[in-house]
Amino acid sequence: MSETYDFLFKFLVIGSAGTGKSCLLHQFIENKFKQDSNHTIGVEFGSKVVNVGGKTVKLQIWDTAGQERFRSVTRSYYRGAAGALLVYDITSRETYNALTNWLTDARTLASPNIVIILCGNKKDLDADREVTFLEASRFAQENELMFLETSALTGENVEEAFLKCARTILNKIESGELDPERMGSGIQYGDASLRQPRGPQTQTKQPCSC
Ligand SMILES: Nc1nc2c(ncn2[C@@H]2O[C@H](COP(=O)(O)OP(=O)(O)OP(=O)(O)O)[C@@H](O)[C@H]2O)c(=O)[nH]1
Ligand SMILES: [Mg+2]
Repeated sequence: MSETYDFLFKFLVIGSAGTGKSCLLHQFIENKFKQDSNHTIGVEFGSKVVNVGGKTVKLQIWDTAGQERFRSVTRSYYRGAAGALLVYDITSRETYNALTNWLTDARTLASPNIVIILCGNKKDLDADREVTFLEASRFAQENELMFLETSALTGENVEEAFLKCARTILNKIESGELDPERMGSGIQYGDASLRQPRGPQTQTKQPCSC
């Protein structure tokens, strides 16, 4: 059976090594915790079709390696991403301190308009917490990011994180703030019938002045 969808969004999962990026992706796609997760080599890929606000959206998700030695490879996948999960580990201040660098990379290499949700992962390890919810939510606010604490282990807020990001992108398409037709928008139509001209966004042919 062929897959039908209204939109396709390109997503990235970025953040320091060991924060749980691959486990989050696995939990989202398979609905279970990935036991014995190894460091990602380069990038891994996953996709899932979800329903967002009455629209069918295919999320094409690139799970990148957090280790520095893969940085040049992973950076080459940023281009044209519409959304990203920026992940840190609530039990590791080091991964939180690295967020600014990840954010700069995402906004310069993907797109300044990329929709990013900050995920404080390993919420289940509250006893070992090094970063408070309040501190991270302030950081998110200052940097115009959405924010959730997640657990790839229990599944808490995992689907919500992907859906919240997708919903925001969809809202921006509907308000005209994001143009799916723009090169490198990270958005594709799944059905040509959706491709309707929108007032000011639509290019009209100018009469030839020559
Ligand atoms: N307790 C707990 N452990 C987690 C959670 N998510 C991931 N882990 C553990 O954290 C470790 C790293 O998880 P990965 O998903 O491989 O981390 P990653 O961010 O993909 O790492 P790189 O691929 O190297 O960038 C593994 O031992 C996981 O079992 C979580 O939500 N809670
Ligand atoms: Mg990984």
